[in-house]
Amino acid sequence: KKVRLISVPFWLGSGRAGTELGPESIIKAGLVRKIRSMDIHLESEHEVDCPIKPFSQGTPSKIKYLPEVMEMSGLVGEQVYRAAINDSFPLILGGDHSVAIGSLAGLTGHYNNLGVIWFDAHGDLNTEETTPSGNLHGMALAVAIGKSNFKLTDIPGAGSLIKKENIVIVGARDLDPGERELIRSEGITVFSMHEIDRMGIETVVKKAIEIAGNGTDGIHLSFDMDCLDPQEAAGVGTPVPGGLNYREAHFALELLSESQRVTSMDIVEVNPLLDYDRRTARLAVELASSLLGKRIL
Ligand code: DIR
Ligand code: MN
Ligand code: MN
Ligand code: MN
Repeated sequence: KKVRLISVPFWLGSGRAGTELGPESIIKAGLVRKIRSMDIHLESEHEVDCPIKPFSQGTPSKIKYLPEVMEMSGLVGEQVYRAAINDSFPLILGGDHSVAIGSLAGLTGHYNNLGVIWFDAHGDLNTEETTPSGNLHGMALAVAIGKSNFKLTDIPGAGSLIKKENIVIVGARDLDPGERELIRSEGITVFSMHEIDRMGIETVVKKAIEIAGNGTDGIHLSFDMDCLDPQEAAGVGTPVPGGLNYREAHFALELLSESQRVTSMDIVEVNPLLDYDRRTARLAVELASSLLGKRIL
């Protein structure tokens, strides 16, 4: 197995600085060491040269930093595409969750039909009409399925939109009214914390793999660290109580690894400015290792 690390020091999709330091923090927490200690060939580490500061002021708009997010997405897409055509596993380190727009742009350039499992406390399904914040990280999934005016296919190199039938959100517990409406009208599968409590994480993940894997060439795992409970992962921009615990998260990633359907992974929203003891970054390293095949025995 070959892995390419793609670092994306970007925060402009979240409206709050800090996540641009995420990749460095996750690497400092031992990601490279960990991957090298496993039976994996770490091909390369690439840092995407994305906008760190806002472009000079244009007319202020409701949606924040759209040109910057588009620029970042094109650059990330190129790197992810290169990894995918080389049969390497792209491991994308964010950055805020708008980074996933770049991942999906690159992946859809290679795969005709990609499923997506989106671990998140949030839905990331706002549109220009429904966003309460104007932050693009809260719109990334709507962009991916083409429900916002800004669409995945606006990024150079992107293939097609992601089919809503092959998208699954896991761990949600903070949805905006417009997101709830979109989930209902589009029939998007959401396993919220309620379903996880009811069915258990094993059943939820197995169903998610079935849905995202149904008729697709593979599954992209987009992992927002805020899906975890703030007791486990306090170092995120928008913590929400009542999330996945340590063991649920580990088990979920082991199950995803066993499925052998996952083609790529984002780890996003680690904010080192709020991660005082680097515990969130260390947890990110462990979870990535589980996904890449680390087992207890
Ligand atoms: C909120 C927050 N739903 C928004 N979204 C976050 O701004 O659209 N997603 N934090 O991860
Ligand atoms: Mn291939
Ligand atoms: Mn998110
Ligand atoms: Mn989130």
